[in-house]
Amino acid sequence: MRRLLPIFLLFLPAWGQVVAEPGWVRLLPPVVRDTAAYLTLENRGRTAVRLLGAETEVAERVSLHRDHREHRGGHTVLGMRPLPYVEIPPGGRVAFRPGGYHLMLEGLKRPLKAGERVEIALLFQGGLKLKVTLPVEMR
Ligand SMILES: [Cu+2]
Repeated sequence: MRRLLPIFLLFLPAWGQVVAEPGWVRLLPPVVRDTAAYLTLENRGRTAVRLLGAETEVAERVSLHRDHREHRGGHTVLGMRPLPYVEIPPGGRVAFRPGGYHLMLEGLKRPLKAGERVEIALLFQGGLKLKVTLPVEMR
């Protein structure tokens, strides 16, 4: 058993490599079934990590999105694009904030309330799972 342990440890995800800073979930009118969550992720490790997705009990699914604006015929068109992953470089940080990356909570199972705290499990490549709890706020 003792001999097996070091080998087993090699396959364990690097817990603590990714640190989440406080974020928030946008409060929207109850009729809106999708909303966005924001936070900042810091990679304290020496290797890049990829956020692949997330899950939460309050929504059918969570997608990674990035806001983008396009100039078309004199108009600015705002939209968002799904991303297969978001990479956080070693020693780097990625901010999820309005106008940039966000976690799209799609298909809310019930209306969220101001001040409520939503638990979201962030899923990284390699099986690392990081649970964060974000307050619902109107901003
Ligand atoms: Cu979105």
